[in-house]
Amino acid sequence: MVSEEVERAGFCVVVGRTNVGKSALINAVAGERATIVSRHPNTTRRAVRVVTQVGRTQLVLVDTPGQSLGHDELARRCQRWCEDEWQGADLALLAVDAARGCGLRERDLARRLRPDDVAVVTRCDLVPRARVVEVLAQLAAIPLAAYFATSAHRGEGVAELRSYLADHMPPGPPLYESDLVVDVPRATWVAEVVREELLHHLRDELPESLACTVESWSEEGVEVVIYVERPSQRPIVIGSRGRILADVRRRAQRRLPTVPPLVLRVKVARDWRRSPRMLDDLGV
Ligand SMILES: Nc1nc2c(ncn2[C@@H]2O[C@H](COP(=O)(O)OP(=O)(O)OP(=O)(O)O)[C@@H](O)[C@H]2O)c(=O)[nH]1
Ligand SMILES: [Mg+2]
Repeated sequence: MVSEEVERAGFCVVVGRTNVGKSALINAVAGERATIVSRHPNTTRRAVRVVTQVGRTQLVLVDTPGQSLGHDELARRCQRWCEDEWQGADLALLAVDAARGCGLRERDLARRLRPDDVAVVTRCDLVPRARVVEVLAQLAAIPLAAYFATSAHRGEGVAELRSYLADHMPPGPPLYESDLVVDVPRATWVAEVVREELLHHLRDELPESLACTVESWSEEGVEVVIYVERPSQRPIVIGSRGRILADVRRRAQRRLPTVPPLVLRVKVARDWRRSPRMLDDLGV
């Protein structure tokens, strides 16, 4: 659709506890794999604006890092991404996991919601119907404009949410060029795809110790550095005979067909999560 036909445009910021399915929900609403998803907590570490066209509305879904208990510099910066995006948004969407329900963290966030904001129960396919009803009842105590129950995996409730959000964006011209999907620098997106592929292979604590960044970009190759925090973590990421790294490279390249050949390297950067300089370099 050409931009002149856009009659409404706005930002919907998605907030919530970590690991409740915020990024998966955004991808489902946008119909694109535009922001990274993993089973590990604290996957999203920056704001990711996903631009999607719904009829005559340009809807910009803003993914944010989840609320978690960390207190290091990384956690502080993640929190700031969320604050900044929330302030600039036209509407906020509180995502609440169907299994976990509305806990302290949700109630904390809910205090800042406005009456025209919305709440969404996520991952409903993982619980019995009665549980979804229970969580919706918990949420009804917060005065909001609408409540939804969704499953990003099965697509349930996604179309309804998508049209609701589009209908409630303010009138106005488009905010982005019509063909833009994700408003993050291209190199950041490449590093994110590599991190997402890597996260599929890893367990436990290691995911939180990982960071990826593009160190150089030319027609001959794109060098992506994977940082770990301790030397003992290096071999885990590389895998026996380099198998993990090779698989990650292959899968990431398949998703990035127009990007020159990827070259992955693993380096140790002790305590990068606490280092403002490293975090600046990583763009967090
Ligand atoms: N079964 C099921 N799993 C889901 C659904 N939505 C998300 N998930 C899974 O839940 C996990 C967390 O999803 P994310 O979208 O990364 O969660 P998030 O809230 O963005 O997490 P952070 O970015 O870490 O704060 C992943 O393993 C997803 O595949 C769903 O509708 N159904
Ligand atoms: Mg996320």
